[in-house]
Order: sequence, then C-alpha cells, then structure tokens
Amino acid sequence: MTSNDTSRPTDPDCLFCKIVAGEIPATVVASTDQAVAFKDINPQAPLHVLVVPRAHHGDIAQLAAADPELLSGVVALADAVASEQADGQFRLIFNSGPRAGQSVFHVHGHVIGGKELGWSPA
Ligand code: DGP
Repeated sequence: MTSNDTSRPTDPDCLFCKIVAGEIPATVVASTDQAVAFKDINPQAPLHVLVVPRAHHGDIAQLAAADPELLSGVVALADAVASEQADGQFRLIFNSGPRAGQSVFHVHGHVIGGKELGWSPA
C-alpha cells in the first residue's frame, strides 16, 4: 500500500486503483472527489455500474471501519447514478470475500437496476 499526492491510500497492483487513476480505461458515468462510478465490464442488468472510493480499501467492512464518511459518499454516488438512470430505484451489492463472489479487492458497490429485479441472489 502506498499513498498518492493527496495522501490517499492506493495500491499500485490494484485494478480499480488504476481505473480511478485513469491508467486503465473505463466508462465513467459520474464521479466526486471521494468516489468514481463506472460501467461494469460484464453487466447483469440495464443499469450495472460499480461505485468505488478513490482511496484503496479492501472491502466494505474495512472501509466502514476506516472511513465511514467515505462509505457514505460511495452510497450517495450510487443513489445519484440510480436517480439519473433508473428512477432512483436500485440494488446496491457489496460482495465481501471470495465465497461471496468478491474478485476485485478494492471495495466496490454494484449498482443494479433498470428492470424488475428478482430475489434471492443466493
Ligand atoms: P466482484 O465479483 O463483486 O468483485 O465484482 C467485480 C466486478 O468488476 C465484476 O462484475 C466485473 C468487473 N470488472 C472486472 N474487471 C473490470 C475492468 O477491467 N473494467 C470494468 N469496467 N469492470 C471490471
């Protein structure tokens, strides 16, 4: 783990840190000084955007413990994207750990919507 010029934790080997830094291309749909929203490369619904904090944290529990205000900023960005693209109705999923389906270990919320969603995801 290192820090960038704004003393934000980053990981030079992290895919999503590279997307946040613009080193790997992604379709960014919204951003704030705290977080970035970009389209998932493998969309599961008409709206499927990932919201990530600019700072590197491994999963949602680590983010909540380290910086609850930043987690709030991530959720607010998810809501803003869904308000613009899905009438403000959305599912926000944070996979946490490999058995829960997490494959990228920079916390990200899946913002899912744009259609009638079924239940259960398990
Ligand atoms: P998860 O399995 O919860 O860790 O979700 C990771 C998501 O990241 C998965 O839905 C696919 C997406 N993804 C993986 N690599 C890339 C990439 O290079 N660009 C984009 N836009 N999304 C990616």
